[in-house]
Amino acid sequence: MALHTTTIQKLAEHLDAAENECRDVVKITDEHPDMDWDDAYAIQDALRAIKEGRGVRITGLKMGLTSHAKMKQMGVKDPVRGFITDYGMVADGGECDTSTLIHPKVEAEIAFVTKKALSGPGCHIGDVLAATDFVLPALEIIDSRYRDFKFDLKSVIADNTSAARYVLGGRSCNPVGIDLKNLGVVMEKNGVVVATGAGSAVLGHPAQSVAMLANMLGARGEEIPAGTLILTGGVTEAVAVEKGDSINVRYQHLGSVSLRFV
Ligand code: OOG
Ligand code: MG
Repeated sequence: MALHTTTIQKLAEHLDAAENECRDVVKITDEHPDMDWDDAYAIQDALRAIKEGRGVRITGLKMGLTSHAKMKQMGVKDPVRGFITDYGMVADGGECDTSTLIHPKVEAEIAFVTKKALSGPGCHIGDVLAATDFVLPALEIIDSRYRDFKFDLKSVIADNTSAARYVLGGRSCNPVGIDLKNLGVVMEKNGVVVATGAGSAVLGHPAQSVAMLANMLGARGEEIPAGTLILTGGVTEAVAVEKGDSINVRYQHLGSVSLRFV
């Protein structure tokens, strides 16, 4: 760790305030170029503790930057993990209030819900499928607190991987028997196809994203508990949205998820 605990706490408060006040800030590595990976996750942990202290419930975990489309779009090379919250939940077919967000973008994702704990190191796709209760389609609305969505990996980890809102919908399925790797995804914005992809875009197989999360947590002596909801990361690149836009994403085998921005 390169940063003092008081600096970590201050940076977490700074990012929490930016989110709550709906204003962008410069990426934190500009002022703290010496911060390391442990600092980045320590800031995310402090951010989580601040929110929980206010009564926010953590509803699940997320992986981000798991697809080449996303890594290329954001100019980074490694996946990251974060958490999702009760206040981030939006109903399928519902409305997302853009006045509470800075510059939202939408991602089509595949979500997993576990029925057994998963721990690393050594967690693999087989372990994940055996421990999965069901998969379901999801949309994630990301909203980096950083100006113009410009960040490096350490800054985005501290900012809880741009997590903002999410929608769960469609049809839940047992993953055994559906071909998650070849599962097609079509995203429409205002009735026009804006992005397409397949499950394999996510680290070759979406279950690999869950395995990677278990292995990342395992390195810290933590695990993914049974009953955890996990967003595995955008299949396609993220699509910018604004007030008035409608998003509908169709997933092969898993139905569709939609959302309107008001
Ligand atoms: C970071 C979060 C990326 C995903 O699914 O890849 C993410 C960002 O691009 O702002 O959630
Ligand atoms: Mg995402």
